[in-house]
Amino acid sequence: MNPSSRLPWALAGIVTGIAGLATSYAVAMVLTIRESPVVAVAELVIRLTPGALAEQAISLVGQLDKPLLVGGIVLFLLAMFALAGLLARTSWLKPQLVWLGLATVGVVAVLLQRGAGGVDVLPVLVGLLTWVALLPALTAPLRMGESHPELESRERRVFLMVAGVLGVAAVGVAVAGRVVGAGRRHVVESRRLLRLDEVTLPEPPSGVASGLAEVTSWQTPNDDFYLIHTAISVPAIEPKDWRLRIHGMVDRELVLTYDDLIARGLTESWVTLNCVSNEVGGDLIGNAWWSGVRVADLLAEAGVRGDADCVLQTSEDGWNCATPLTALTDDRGAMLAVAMNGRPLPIEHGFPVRTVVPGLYGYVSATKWVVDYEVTRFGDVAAFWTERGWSELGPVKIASRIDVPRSGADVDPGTLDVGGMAWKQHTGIEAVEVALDGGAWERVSLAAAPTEDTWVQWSGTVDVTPGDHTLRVRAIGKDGDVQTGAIADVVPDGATGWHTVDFSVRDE
Ligand SMILES: Nc1nc2c(c(=O)[nH]1)N[C@H]1C(S)=C(S)[C@@H](COP(=O)(O)O)O[C@H]1N2
Ligand SMILES: [Mo]
Repeated sequence: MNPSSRLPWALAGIVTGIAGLATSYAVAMVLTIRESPVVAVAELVIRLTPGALAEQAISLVGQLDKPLLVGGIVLFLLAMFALAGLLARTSWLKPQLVWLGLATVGVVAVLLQRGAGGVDVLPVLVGLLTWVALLPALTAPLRMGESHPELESRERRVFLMVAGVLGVAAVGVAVAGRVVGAGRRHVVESRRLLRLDEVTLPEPPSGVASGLAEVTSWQTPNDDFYLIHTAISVPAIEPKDWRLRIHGMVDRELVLTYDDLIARGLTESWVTLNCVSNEVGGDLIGNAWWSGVRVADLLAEAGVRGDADCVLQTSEDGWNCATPLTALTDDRGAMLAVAMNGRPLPIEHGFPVRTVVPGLYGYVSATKWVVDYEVTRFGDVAAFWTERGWSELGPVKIASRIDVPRSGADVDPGTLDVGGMAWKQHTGIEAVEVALDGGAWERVSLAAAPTEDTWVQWSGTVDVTPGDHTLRVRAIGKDGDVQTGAIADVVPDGATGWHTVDFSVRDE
């Protein structure tokens, strides 16, 4: 084959490739608050580059390091696109392998970003679909031309026209995505520029650390805080556009702007939030310093009628939950939080405002992107999770977890440090006990906790001899409640059972 007949195939690959980049870019702009998958790959390359090498590269090219890297990746991609096009001439399978390989790298890079979720994979999938669907369509005229030489010049013209139209359409899709996604992206900037003067960030209180290094840190950084939401694309709400309507069984309906809310004055506290779906030993739990406005004060301002028993909270994305009025109005300090660990709420944790209620699981209380409080009665409403078989009331159950040793660990014989976390928010933990190999329960030490609304670290030692061992843990609440060993599933109102780890002790 002469080179001139190969060229259109390479071109077909390149046009297809660019079209896939364009659709994936557009989806990333519209549905996520992230950059395109190509940028995620660039960031992964940076992370995988040995420090010294990266420093040399940066000192060589200075501020241009990232544009150059992204440029390099695009050049590499163009070469791969051309290759896919050339391969399509003789094989159906081979170009698919090229697309699949590129998409796999994209998915890995996207998932390795902090806080990445399912929606972040979507742009890559859409790009992959574009590639797989478009290449056969685009190369059909070329194929036809090669099998019918008398038609070749006409089919080439058709091909060039279609390729040209596709190229223009790809640019159009990318630009449209950019424009539609601009509002969403602007929220990232608004959040970055937001100043909340009253918000503080104290050091964790003294004594909360047990001293065991391997135990989960008492304070959970925002980036490590677990994420649970039903929204595929998280709401992007500008503080200036946010409103909270408090209505229903109240004397005076209130509609608050973000500034109205902040003007009420902030309350701040350490609160541990956890998910009802957390399995025994699981990590759907985190502890942060929250700043917000007391819900009780706002409800008092609205004047709650005597026969109401709950607030139906609704999020901008339509998710809802019903929260007992008692938990919102008693002295536990339920709040409409605007900051988490001293920073405006991260967008995926509910920016600009979410509810935080100590002592209740998130699914009945912790509405993110909250925009509506309807004071009402449990009997009159249905909420997202309770409609799906979860319990109406969601008080946190007492629980404890072993962080060291890890399951499957190999440790030295003798005295072994053990430690972990225990919690029963709004009641507090009185004691924690561990039992080795099904033996007697032994008390371990508790670190400090500033209030009853946070988890507490525990630590102790056990003496171990060579062989396989089992350690389990249970907590006792300040109300005398002893954590049950009876195993219950997370549905309908939270798991129970003792967290147990199996580990081995080496021979001396
Ligand atoms: N809008 C909205 N808020 C929500 C949810 C949701 O799906 N949508 N999930 C709830 C559940 S089940 C939990 S456990 C907490 C989790 O909060 P986090 O993602 O900030 O950790 O948010 C709650 N608030
Ligand atoms: Mo949850």
